[in-house]
Amino acid sequence: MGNTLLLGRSTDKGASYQTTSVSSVTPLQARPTAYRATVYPAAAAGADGSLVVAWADGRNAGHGNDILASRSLNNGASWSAPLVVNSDSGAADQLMPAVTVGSDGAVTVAWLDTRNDPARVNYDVYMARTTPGAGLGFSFGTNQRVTSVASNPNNDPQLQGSLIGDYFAIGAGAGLVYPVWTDTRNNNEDIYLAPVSVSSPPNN
Ligand SMILES: [Ca+2]
Ligand SMILES: [Ca+2]
Repeated sequence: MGNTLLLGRSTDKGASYQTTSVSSVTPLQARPTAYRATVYPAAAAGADGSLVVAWADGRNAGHGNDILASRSLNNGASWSAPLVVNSDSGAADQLMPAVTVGSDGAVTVAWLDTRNDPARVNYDVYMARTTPGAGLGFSFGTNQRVTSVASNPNNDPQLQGSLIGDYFAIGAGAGLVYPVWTDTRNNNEDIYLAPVSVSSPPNN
């Protein structure tokens, strides 16, 4: 019973959309947390016309949920085989992907990650980037921890940990990327942003 991730692309300012199939998708594996989450795909387009989609996927047994990404360089006519963006070897959950493409074509993905908590509850934000101009053979570099303090999703007095904000976000600027996420270090939900220098490779 497969699920399929579709992307709609418009060339007439939204009057009509052409739909393309990006990948099969496997629903999330069971996790020890209660907040709302699903595969939540995120998409971005580069100035070079490249397209990228990132999503959470439960296909990798023994590894918890992972972040996958696929790219198209022909306006969505075909898509690369999905890559696992997170590089940890354990059973942590990676959820809530956000993706952006810099003006140099480098792709940055950020996500929620429980790798630092053996109980798979507290989360950090991690990110990874491709090199510019890598084409369809793109790969993601070292996973980089963005947060300095982990968040407990149950630090949510109003909603009892049921909602931590379904989506994280990210933007790219000159030499920087800007992950945005829900953070509970202050014992309630706050929106945090961390400018991260990406001077190597340059992203401007
Ligand atoms: Ca995982
Ligand atoms: Ca708050």
